[in-house]
Amino acid sequence: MTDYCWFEGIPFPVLGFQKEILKEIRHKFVIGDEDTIILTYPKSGTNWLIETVCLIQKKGNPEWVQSVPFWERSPWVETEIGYQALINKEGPRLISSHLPFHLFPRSFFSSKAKMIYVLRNPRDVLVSGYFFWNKTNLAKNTDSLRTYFEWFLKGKVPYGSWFEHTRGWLSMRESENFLLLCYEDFKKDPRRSIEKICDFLEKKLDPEELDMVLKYSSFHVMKENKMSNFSLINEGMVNEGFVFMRKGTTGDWKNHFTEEQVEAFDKVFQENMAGFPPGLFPWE
Ligand code: PPS
Repeated sequence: MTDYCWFEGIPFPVLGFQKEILKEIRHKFVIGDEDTIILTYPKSGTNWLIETVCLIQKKGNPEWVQSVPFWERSPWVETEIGYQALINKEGPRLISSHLPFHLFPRSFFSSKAKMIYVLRNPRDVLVSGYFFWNKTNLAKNTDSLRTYFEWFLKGKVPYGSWFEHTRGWLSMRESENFLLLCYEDFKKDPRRSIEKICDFLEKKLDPEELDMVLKYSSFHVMKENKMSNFSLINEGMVNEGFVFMRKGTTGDWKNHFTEEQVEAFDKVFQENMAGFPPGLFPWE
């Protein structure tokens, strides 16, 4: 059974990751003031945000998102391929990452680079991750949601504990160069979230351009875009039945958790997130 690439107590996927790179990026990778970073815990809406930001940068014109795969538009700094692509790329760059706060390139913290962080109900993150990782050769697999649930609560899933990840990055929430978005708000009122991103990135779009961003970043359009729906992913990485654009909804956890799991999850959430204002987590 595939295990993980462990680095500083955090489990990373086995394919495409190297401890030397994880070590190097933290101390040596230079983030430029003009770079924009998309940071998430996996399965929180990363690719949705990448698509949205790319479309905003092109004022709604879909040509770029329809001709270049998302991992080239916004490479993941912590992967072997992404790191190589980024060090050879001229700025301003769009950079994606799922790294926890303490492993992220230190240069960011003294830069003016802008970071957008997407938060999603961890119960839905858990369900999304269960269906995703289990169909890949990137991480330890299990056919049992019960087992995955236990792994998730213990942080024994790719990129470690959701709770630690979220606590780490939320410490940045008052910083000027940090925008906190929530998947649930994005779903409820995508136009409002797109406007927030435009303001943050200081991009002025007219209403027609905004309509185009809205249209081309919608779930149904992204599902058909082979540059964004993972259909170009290396076949060795995924197994039969793999679907990246799975449901794109909120509250799917209610279809999967048992009553016992609902209670166990609430307890761990309370223990770990009690110090934060509840308004930060606008999900049911
Ligand atoms: S990854 O692999 O960590 O980069 O995955 P990530 O992109 O963070 O999250 C995948 C989930 O986001 C959903 N998704 C969307 N939802 C709504 N609208 C749009 N446009 C959209 N694009 C992707 C995707 O379906 C995954 O969620 P689930 O719940 O599994 O459907």
